[in-house]
Amino acid sequence: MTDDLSQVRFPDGFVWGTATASYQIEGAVHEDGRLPSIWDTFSHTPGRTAGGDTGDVADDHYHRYPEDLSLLADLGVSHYRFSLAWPRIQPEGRGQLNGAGVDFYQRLVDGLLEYGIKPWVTLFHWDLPQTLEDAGGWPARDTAERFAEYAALIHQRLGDRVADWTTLNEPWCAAFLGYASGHHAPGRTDGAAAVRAAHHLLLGHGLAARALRAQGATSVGTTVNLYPVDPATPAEADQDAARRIDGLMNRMFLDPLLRGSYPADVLKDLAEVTGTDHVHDGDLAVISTPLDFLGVNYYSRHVVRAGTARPGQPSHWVGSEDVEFVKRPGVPVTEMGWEIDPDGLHETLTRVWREYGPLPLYVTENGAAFPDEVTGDGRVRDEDRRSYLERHFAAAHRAIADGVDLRGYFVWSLLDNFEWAHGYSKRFGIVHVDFETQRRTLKDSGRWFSEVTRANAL
Ligand code: PNW
Repeated sequence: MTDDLSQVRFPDGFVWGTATASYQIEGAVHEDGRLPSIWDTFSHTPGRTAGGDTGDVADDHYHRYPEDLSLLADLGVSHYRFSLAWPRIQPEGRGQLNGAGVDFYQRLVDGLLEYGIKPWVTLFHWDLPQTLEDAGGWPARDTAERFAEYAALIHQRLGDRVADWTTLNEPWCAAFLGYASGHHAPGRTDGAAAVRAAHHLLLGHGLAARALRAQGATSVGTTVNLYPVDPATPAEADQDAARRIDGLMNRMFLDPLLRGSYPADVLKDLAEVTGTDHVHDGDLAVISTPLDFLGVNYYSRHVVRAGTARPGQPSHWVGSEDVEFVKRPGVPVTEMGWEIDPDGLHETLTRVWREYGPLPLYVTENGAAFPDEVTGDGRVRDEDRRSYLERHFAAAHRAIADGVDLRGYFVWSLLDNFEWAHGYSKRFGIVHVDFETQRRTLKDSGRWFSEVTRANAL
């Protein structure tokens, strides 16, 4: 579908922002009382990340945040989405807060406010304190309780200056990449543990949301990563494969959060892998505590068909290991190999609105990795990224025109950064980072984005 870009103006007050996550940018992993997270342990384990890359230095944002704040100001964003490092704030995941760690976020928040940029906090973007993993990690119910306690304590310190609170980033990734396929920290390969982790992440979200509300917070939500899932052919087996992947990826999180129940078909599919004794009476009421907004991270679409399981190969598609993921011929992909599909964003937003709304939505992440052309004249030419963003902004605008209450859009990411298992090999930033010198250069996409934020239009 083509969009007439001359028509594309966003509603007054539309939130424009960029997003980052603590472990991907901060570095300074041993400073001021921070203790290891599962990502420190994982990235320092040989063979886990591309090139053995770690977040030890990353973008050195912990020291260079003043420069990053001025970049945000140049971009003209109204909001900045970042995550708090739990192992900085409460290094062992329980007990007293670490004053020096809290101070860093006080300085960051105050710096944002001085520029007139509103902080949009994520409490958990995957850097679980290693001590909590050693005690069982997310498959253990206690982690949900610990998370709510951490949320309450840090909200006491920042709640006077931070209005918008997101509990989790992408519980699907934390549960299934972390505990089933082991592609992410902590690198475990136990499908049943992953299903319990998913439940305890959701429970932790609900408990934290209630704790924040009890302290007067009025903008509390969570962020999920959603994909449209299509069958490769109309064959019944392929349609069933699409139903199962949609169940595991999308409905397993949306239904408990917004309807207060797990989808019956997903429970049935998973029954052989895992029991349900980890789900206690009352959990779903906690998980479905009403949200002030839902954050949607969107990157691509999945097209699937029924295939054959490859036993012995760890998979994050617990109970549906036979499903094969199809690349559509001729559809361009990003450097991640993810198909570029702006219509999928429109489809995702309208689906959530139709099936789970009404509720305010934000795109809390969208962006793309592409190889950058660095040139000598101080410019970084990334027309592919600019055009990716433009097409996705237009798709979001179409969702608004169709009645979806979409309130804002955060570009992933402010900076090139530590792209998890891919290390520094994949660049998502609208600001280029030279990882030798830590020099930042606004890319062409960033220049263009700053025009969008100022015009509130394409
Ligand atoms: C998200 N998948 O991660 C995260 O929120 C970001 O921290 C990350 O840098 C960004 O997207 C780009 O990857 C994902 O395999 C990682 O489906 C993996 C998947 C999805 C999202």
